Amino acid sequence: MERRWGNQRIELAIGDITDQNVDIVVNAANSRLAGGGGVDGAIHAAGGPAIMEETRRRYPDGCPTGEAVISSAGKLSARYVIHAVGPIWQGGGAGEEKQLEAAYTRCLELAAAHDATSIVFPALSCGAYGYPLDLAARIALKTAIRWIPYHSQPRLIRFVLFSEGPYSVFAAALEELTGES
Ligand code: AR6
Repeated sequence: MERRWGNQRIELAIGDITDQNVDIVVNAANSRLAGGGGVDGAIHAAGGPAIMEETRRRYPDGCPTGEAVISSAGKLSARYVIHAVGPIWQGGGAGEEKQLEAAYTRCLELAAAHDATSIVFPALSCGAYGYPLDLAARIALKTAIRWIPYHSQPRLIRFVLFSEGPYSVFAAALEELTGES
């Protein structure tokens, strides 16, 4: 599924984050940038140890929740990996929404600053961090929809979902937010 605004678009896809042919792959990292399971495990496994070597050297203090840092992409075909730290879901009253929105926005800012035409996001915080998928999908998509009219890059913002279930949640949210079906 996709929505276009001139030569810019938001795309939803089912697949593996490490298989995407884009300039920037976003990692669902933790604040220590210590690696882990899920998306983080898959990206470091496919990209090789160079990514972790670089993030340890450049970001020894890690990355706070709601922010993101950039590195090269090792063996991945992308130019860069952006390591974004989404919030751990604590029931919604601990500023999670703002932090999730900030993490997505920071990734888009870094992508634009690095002249990227395309970026792929996973559903940040929706695995180990327990964020309810329907709420997270709306925040992710709203942030992208708001970004597009004011920025020419990245032209393609893709969200890749691991399976049909999360894909349909994102698809319903995109339809609702763009007023089409
Ligand atoms: N490709 C696409 N989506 C995936 C993949 C993949 N290869 N693997 C998982 N997902 P998660 P978080 C989906 O847990 O919630 C790590 O240990 C998954 O189904 O990767 O932000 C880090 O080190 C879910 O919908 O990220 C942190 O400690 C979504 O991607 C912590 O987990 C995000 O799940 C971050 O947790």
